[in-house]
Amino acid sequence: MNDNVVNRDGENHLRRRSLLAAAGVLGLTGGAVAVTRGEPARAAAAVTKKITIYAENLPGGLIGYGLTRGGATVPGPVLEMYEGDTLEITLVNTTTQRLSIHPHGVDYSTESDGSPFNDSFNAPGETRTYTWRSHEMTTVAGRRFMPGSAGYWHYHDHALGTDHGTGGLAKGLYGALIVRRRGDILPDKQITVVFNDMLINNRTAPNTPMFEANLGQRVEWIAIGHGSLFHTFHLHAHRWADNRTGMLEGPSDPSQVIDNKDLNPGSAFGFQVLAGEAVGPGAWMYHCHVQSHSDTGMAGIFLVRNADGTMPPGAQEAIDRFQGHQHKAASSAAAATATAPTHVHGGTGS
Ligand SMILES: [Cu+2]
Repeated sequence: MNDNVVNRDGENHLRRRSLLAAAGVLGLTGGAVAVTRGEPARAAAAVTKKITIYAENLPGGLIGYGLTRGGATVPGPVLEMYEGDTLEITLVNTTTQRLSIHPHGVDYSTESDGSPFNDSFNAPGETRTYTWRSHEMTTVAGRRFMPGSAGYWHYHDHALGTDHGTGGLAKGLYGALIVRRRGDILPDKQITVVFNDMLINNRTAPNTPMFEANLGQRVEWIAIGHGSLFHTFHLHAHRWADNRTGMLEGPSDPSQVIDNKDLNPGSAFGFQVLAGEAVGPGAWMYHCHVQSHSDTGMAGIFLVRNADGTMPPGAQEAIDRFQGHQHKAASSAAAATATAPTHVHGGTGS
């Protein structure tokens, strides 16, 4: 009898979870693929979206991915899809070097692997199509679930320089890939931060990107690690749950709440914050928390403006102070040897 009760409870529990899953599938946002920054388009069912990406040379010896000819950036565009959707990417290689695009987290055949190992790459000047699929969570047995594709992932070259794309990664061929579960909360703004050896988005302080949002805006961060060094990502005055979405799903959600997380080569995570929540507007720092890395340029500013977009008191002074810093230029090799960083303050601020 007790067993029956337990079983029935188990079934009821499972049924509830299945309903929740179904509600998510049929839920509020519908299915779509969006391939530009911002809110994904809405559609009723799983779709196949075809896009063209151009790999192009950029000033300073960089190479980037872009959604238009002449539109390449480092990092490349944020690519988004809903679980169940398919993304067909026609990659145009406008360079004179072998390169590819290789995704993390989604489903693909060996032909779309993006690795020379599988003969999957663009020769110089070649155009090639890669297909990325995704799937929803499935129930295996009882309460066991096999994960779907939803997550904060990334894509990158896997063919330039070496068979692992080490040269392409060093030059900026990388970007964020988000697979959403239907019903996920969508952000107002997106920020991609890539810790790539001793660089952030292939730049070093004070020339690292300054990201901006207005107080209360929902800002989605996608953090990605590349290169050969260990990093930790820290954001001042904001915090998130260490789970798939970065949000707690209820008062008893056991996810740890953090403001600092390992960001090692090949890994990625994402989260959403309400800009300035509980702390107000201001110039907040983001940086690698490996001290020898932050001291030598792995730091930047998250500028939270007032809700009306105006500058909060003290923010410009903080930015000036940050830009007055003269961070010692450091190569990856130099960083590995723990030399004392020079940290020279610029003007007196008077
Ligand atoms: Cu670091």
